[in-house]
Amino acid sequence: MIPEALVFTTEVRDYARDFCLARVRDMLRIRRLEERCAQLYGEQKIRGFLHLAIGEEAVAAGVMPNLQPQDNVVATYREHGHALLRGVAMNSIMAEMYGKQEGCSRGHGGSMHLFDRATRFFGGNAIVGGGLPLATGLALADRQLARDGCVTACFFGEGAVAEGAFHESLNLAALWRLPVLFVCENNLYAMGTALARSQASIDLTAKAAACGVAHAHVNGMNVLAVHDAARQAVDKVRSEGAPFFLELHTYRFRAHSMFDAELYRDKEEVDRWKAHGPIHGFTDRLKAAGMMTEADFEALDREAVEEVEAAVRFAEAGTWEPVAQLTRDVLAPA
Ligand SMILES: Cc1ncc(C[n+]2csc(CCOP(=O)(O)OP(=O)(O)O)c2C)c(N)n1
Ligand SMILES: [Mg+2]
Repeated sequence: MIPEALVFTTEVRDYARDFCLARVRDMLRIRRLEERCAQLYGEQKIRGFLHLAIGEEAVAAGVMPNLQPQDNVVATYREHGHALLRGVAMNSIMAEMYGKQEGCSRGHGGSMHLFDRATRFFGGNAIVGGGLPLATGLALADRQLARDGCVTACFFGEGAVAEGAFHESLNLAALWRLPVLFVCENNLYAMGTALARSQASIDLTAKAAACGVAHAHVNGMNVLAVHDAARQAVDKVRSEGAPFFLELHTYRFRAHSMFDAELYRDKEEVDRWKAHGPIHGFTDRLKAAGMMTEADFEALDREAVEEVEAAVRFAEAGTWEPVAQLTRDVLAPA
């Protein structure tokens, strides 16, 4: 049975000031980290692929505080913020971006393959839809190992709904009642393809409903709406041991990756969304409610910039893996 849509609280006065400032801090840490990564990419300090989630910070900032240390997280190649807010140190993320062995994946993964066992952050996945079966498998493993009450949060873009793995994963999670929170970050585009150009039906929650998975959709630019929806969804998954599909409507302000001429959307559309950006939209409301001053904002921003600069220094001072270790993680038989 599919429940009624969740009812969300987005009134800032319903939340404690400290909680709200912590969410601003979370979003600023992601924003400043990624802006600096873009710059470092231009300087060729960071190479390979780089996908930024600038504009989408409310997703990780809203969902992540609802998870417990024993829970699992699976994400996509647009996952720097997810790793960071899950608790992966900014130093080890930046070192990984540089390809240094002090990075969370020992420099073998780079931007798309952040991984950290200690925080149960199971990647970073370059394959569209690749994280969904992995998440379903992690939840099955928890069931088999009697790790009761654990939730697996699986983040993916709306482009993944075109993959068979999406339907297979939702179906199995529903059939076997596996505790997975499927978080669909619907930013309207899969590279340059708008959803309506690839899907006959753009009602994504209907696709979850087709598998009998409980679902809701919410404004993914509003960190409180995301937090409240995710809190209810996580509680439900944890207590009922069954999957939930949460669709977050969001938007990326930057190009798909560092190679994208953005010919598929108008500048006006991007500007319209920027006017509803997750950071300033929220801080304006906090200021209007007397819960935050410009000085508070500047202090949080300064802290974020300092943390990023310290991470850059850490990565710069890092070391390349010795050639002798090149095949260390190569599993193919000799
Ligand atoms: C199986 C597979 N097909 C195609 C690609 C190439 N590709 C990389 S990102 C992307 C778009 C995915 O869009 P979406 O899932 O909406 O995530 P977003 O990039 O918008 O965060 C595609 C098609 C891929 N990485 N994997
Ligand atoms: Mg997308």
